[in-house]
Amino acid sequence: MSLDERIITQAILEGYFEKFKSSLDLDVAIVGGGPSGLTAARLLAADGFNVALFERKLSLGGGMWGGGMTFNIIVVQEESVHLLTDVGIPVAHYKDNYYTADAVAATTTLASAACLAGAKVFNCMSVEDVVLREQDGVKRVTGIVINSSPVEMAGLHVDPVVLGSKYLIEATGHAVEVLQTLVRKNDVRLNTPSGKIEGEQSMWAEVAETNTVINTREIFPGLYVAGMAANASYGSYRMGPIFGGMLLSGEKVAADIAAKLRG
Ligand code: 48F
Repeated sequence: MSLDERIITQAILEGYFEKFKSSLDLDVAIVGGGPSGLTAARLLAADGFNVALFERKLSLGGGMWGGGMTFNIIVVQEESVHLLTDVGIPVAHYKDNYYTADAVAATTTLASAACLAGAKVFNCMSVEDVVLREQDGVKRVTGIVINSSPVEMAGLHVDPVVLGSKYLIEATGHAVEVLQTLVRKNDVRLNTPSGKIEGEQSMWAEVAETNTVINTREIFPGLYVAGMAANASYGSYRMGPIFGGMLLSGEKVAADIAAKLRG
């Protein structure tokens, strides 16, 4: 079999830039490829929306690979089991409301399901800022500012590029990076009690899990928070290695945004 290295390069360039170009005007941009972001990406893409997910690291999955303290089993509660079994992840009943799944099977399958549903995934890509526009006197997020992660990691002075999105989901986990940048750079008020990021509190799994879903909402026009970023934004607790709230948060943000997009 003859192989031409230039054709291999051409195939990569054409495939990648086709994917990139079709992401210039997104319905939904998702920052962060943890369990909440991946679940939202799958459901929105399956609904037919133009969705892209941006993940800083090479691998998707965020904090789910390692279960608890690298013991790679995850625990979920009954209400969220369907978000694993719907995509074929084997789940075992432990006792009462507690179910377990293999963390690696869960992570890889959630990632695969999002891609196969049609979500465009850009790994090794960091979201470093948002685009703000004033519409009828109200400031709104209308896009994202992205850069290659190796550029960011090397601290190179290279300007980013911009993509448009009707809605942005911040699913960056504990650090709430996108919102941190938004409030640092702009005189804006968030939809939180203080108008700022409330910050995360210590461990209280039961309350945190419930609040993860309650706190999943539009925190600023055009910008939703999901997963641990929702709790960090609204001042709730951390929950440690139980993942049902993350999955349910992804499901809720997808349903809320789908309803808005459908008008
Ligand atoms: O932290 P992460 O898994 O988010 P999550 O969906 O789930 C949280 C749980 O894993 C766990 C927990 C449950 O007890 O609390 O922590 O809320 O994944 C967040 C992903 O976002 C990426 C980061 O690399 C990680 O994979 N990320 C963070 N900031 C950026 C980013 C950024 N600016 N641009 C792109 N990706």
